[in-house]
Amino acid sequence: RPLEPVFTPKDDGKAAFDLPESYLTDRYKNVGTEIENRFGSEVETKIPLQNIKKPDLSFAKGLSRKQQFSLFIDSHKRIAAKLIEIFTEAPDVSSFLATAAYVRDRVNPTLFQYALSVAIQHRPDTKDLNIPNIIEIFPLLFVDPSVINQAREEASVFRDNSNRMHIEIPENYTASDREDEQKLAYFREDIGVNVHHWHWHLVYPTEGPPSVVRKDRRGELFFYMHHQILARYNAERFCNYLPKVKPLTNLREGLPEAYFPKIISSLNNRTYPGRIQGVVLKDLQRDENIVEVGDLERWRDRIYEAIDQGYVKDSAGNKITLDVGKGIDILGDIVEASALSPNRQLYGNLHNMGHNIISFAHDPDNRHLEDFGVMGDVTTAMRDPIFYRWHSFIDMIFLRFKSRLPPYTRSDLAFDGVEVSSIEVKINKGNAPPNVLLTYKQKSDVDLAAGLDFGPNGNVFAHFIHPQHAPFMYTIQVNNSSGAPRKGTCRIFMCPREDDRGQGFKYNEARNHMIEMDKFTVDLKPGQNIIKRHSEQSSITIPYERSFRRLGAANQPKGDDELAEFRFCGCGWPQHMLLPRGTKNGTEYDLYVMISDYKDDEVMQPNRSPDVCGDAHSFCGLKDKLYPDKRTMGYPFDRSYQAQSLEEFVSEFTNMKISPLTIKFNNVIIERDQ
Ligand code: CUO
Repeated sequence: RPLEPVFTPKDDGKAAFDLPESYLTDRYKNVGTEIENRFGSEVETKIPLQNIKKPDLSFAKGLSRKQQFSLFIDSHKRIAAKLIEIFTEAPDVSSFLATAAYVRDRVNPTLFQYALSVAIQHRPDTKDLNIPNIIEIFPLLFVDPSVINQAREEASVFRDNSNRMHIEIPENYTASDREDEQKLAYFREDIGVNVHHWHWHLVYPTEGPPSVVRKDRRGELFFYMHHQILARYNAERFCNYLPKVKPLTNLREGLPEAYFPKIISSLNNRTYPGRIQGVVLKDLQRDENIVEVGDLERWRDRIYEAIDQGYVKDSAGNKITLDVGKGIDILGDIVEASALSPNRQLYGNLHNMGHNIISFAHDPDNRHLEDFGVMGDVTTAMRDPIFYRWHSFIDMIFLRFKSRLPPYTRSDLAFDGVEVSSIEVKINKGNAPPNVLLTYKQKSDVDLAAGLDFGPNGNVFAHFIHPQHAPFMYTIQVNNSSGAPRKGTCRIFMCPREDDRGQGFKYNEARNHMIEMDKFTVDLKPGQNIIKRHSEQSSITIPYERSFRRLGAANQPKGDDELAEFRFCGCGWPQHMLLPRGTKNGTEYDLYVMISDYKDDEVMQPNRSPDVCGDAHSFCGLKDKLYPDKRTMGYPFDRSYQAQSLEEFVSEFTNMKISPLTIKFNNVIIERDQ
């Protein structure tokens, strides 16, 4: 099904350029009324296409239309980079559109959709356009495929939108409760979580033209965003009485985690391969993918050596110091690895190739002609328990670097004259007790229509169940005794008080369990200040509507406000996953608030235009701008401090405070108000 807006050849059935015989829209043109209507003379919207010089697409031959496309496979990345270049180099919007229309049916569909989305986001003349929501284009990657058959049935029986029933997407369909890891399926398989991850990698591609790859602190954000996902996943595990994720440090040991994804690839109608328990990782010997497990180990060791020496060597043999500020950013690009890695030859392609080796563990030499499992694609990787083990290992590398840096000193953290005198958090109900937050389950809907090939007009809605929390408000009292107005950055984190076995954390462990909740600038007048901040304003999240925006013609943005909401804009942790779930009787957390001195946080933006979709800047940065916080990401917890406990750490500073916080989970399903 074409992306919106529908591309339609001109009235005579031909586009403004030569169509080959296999051109799909032309071929199907006279087959049936519905198809004829869609591609023929009765369509409502016709978009004339200008003549263009046909791009040479021979570079994309290595990836057929039916093959799975992966951002972790080098040859696919090169093809994608070239296509992005073709799209971004089109001189104006109309030639971009004509180029996209020409390319669409000639290359792999997922590749097309990825490259088009990247180009739309990065071209100055299209950056305000809406990017098609991936869940609606490829719903098969996100939901139980049995739902799709039902959706087709519903759509073909009821031509009229209004008679169609909502289809129920089952809550827990990938394993039974015999499998412990299934307790976390609601997190791993959450649609919003996976859409966020896909979007993040769309905003921060590893390859492509410099304007697309060279983003401020991209390597550091690769570390930080994934580090935060792990902290959140671990907090979620404790609520389910499961231990913290064990990093995948031994690549020669069988993997205890099995996973059978059930989802289907829409390109070839095959299920994503599963992984049985105990699989041992093997060298990859596939045409487009040749890498040894030993390569991963060598790259890891070289990176460790660089960290321990304090510098890396670029490809010309020059030393680049891994210093306190920029070191983590360089390491991020090396480990991921992006095109910005200073030495791919020496430090290799550790993280991406790990995804590859794991994702092909079931068929490393292609003897069974099986494609990759879910770990092979950023759209689906977070579904698999092994994702968290692999990324915990990657995170260990970064944390090893951070642990080599000097601990923070008092002056790095203090803000003299500023005292956080009290903090409280409360759900938005008059008589709610302070510092108790509530979670539950919610039933929402998603429109699958756009993802059904030759599907119906109108919508086909499916219900799905996801975690949710009662919205809440922080109230923070700050005393500014400096006698003058001050500006600060309010940083809110929370941390589980105990692990799955009821053991508390020493300060240096607690640091790594901190989950960022919010970060914003505050103006402090002299004397007492009361800061109120709503959970929905969080600097890591985007609202539900942004994660699941419906794209049907009737739902296109109207007016400037709606248009503004549509932009950039799918990158961001889903608001419904802001809190860990907690437990029925309540799980204990420490809520932490710090006000840091803005003069050490401020970033002078060369581009002063208003922020586009900046609400998830902690995880996604700002579009076309510098990352809006000068401190290293994770500050003040990214480096150590001489303290035994979080309490002791906080007690040394007036500009921070902690408070106990309880999260209670009510296991009921509440329908979303439409
Ligand atoms: Cu986001 Cu491994 O980086 O999936």
